[in-house]
Amino acid sequence: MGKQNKLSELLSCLTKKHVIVQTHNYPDQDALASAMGLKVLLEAKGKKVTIGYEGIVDKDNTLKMIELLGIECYLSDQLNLKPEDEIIIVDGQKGNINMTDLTGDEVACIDHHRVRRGECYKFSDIRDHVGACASIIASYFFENDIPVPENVATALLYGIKMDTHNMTRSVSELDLDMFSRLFPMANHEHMKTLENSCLKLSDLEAYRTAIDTLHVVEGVGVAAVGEGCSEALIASVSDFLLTLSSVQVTLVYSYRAGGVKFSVRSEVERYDASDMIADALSGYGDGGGHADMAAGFIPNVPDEHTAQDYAAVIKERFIRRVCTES
Ligand SMILES: [Mn+2]
Repeated sequence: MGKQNKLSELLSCLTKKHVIVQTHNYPDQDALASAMGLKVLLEAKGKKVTIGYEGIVDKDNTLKMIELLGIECYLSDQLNLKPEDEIIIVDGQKGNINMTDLTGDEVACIDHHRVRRGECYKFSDIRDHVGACASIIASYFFENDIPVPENVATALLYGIKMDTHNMTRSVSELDLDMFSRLFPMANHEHMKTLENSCLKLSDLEAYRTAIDTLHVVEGVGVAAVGEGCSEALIASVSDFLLTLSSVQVTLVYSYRAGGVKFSVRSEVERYDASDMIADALSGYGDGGGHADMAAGFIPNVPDEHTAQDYAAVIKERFIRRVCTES
């Protein structure tokens, strides 16, 4: 191979036969595809791998993906973790609001979000210009001539498709290259099934609330989706509102898990979604992500009414920023 081999580097920092791969909480398709791919890679090198996560998977197409492609993954409290267990984090980083600090040693991280300062790992491969973590994992297969099983190829392809929003969001050369190499290996019947099971009937309630509450000012679309919506559903509504031609930036929120959860999308370069939500939440909570998709959270909010008050402040900060910058 000659050039640097990330998989060998990763393997050389693992000291135990068994390793845990942790995705971000409420894992999405990219996170699960990355974890599944990494499991197969490490097992090809003699390791034993368990995939763990926190939160729930409640999006229909993600559940379908787990079932159709046979992704074996467990809630972290089923894993009986010990402090000496070695953990590899995928599709997120230590210290993120959506990455629970599990018992065990986070020795490695493979991700495509902006590098979080102050965290160190024995091995890290963090490339924030790449659209999907699954593309990084896919490249390990090809760099090491490890065959990609059909279900893994399908998962990685689906992860890339979803995280890049069908190759329209943050697509890098690596994403395109991996997409075209995985495409002939994937199961397209499964891809079609996944494509056609995006929403549960009950999800439409969140869409209805968003449509009812949508407020568009200067290209910023702000909407509530009602109480207790999952992260994935909030994100789907945010994607949906961005398809409106009069909306360039979205801010969608829900009162959930004792706090207010925000999802932000931006289709214009001068409005960086990650910076915008981080700035708007300063003094209240924490947020971040990518230039075109980001999320945030205000913790310790006692009730829905207070959540609305907080949301109003964040909305105001958002709109003010766009008005002053345009
Ligand atoms: Mn991702």
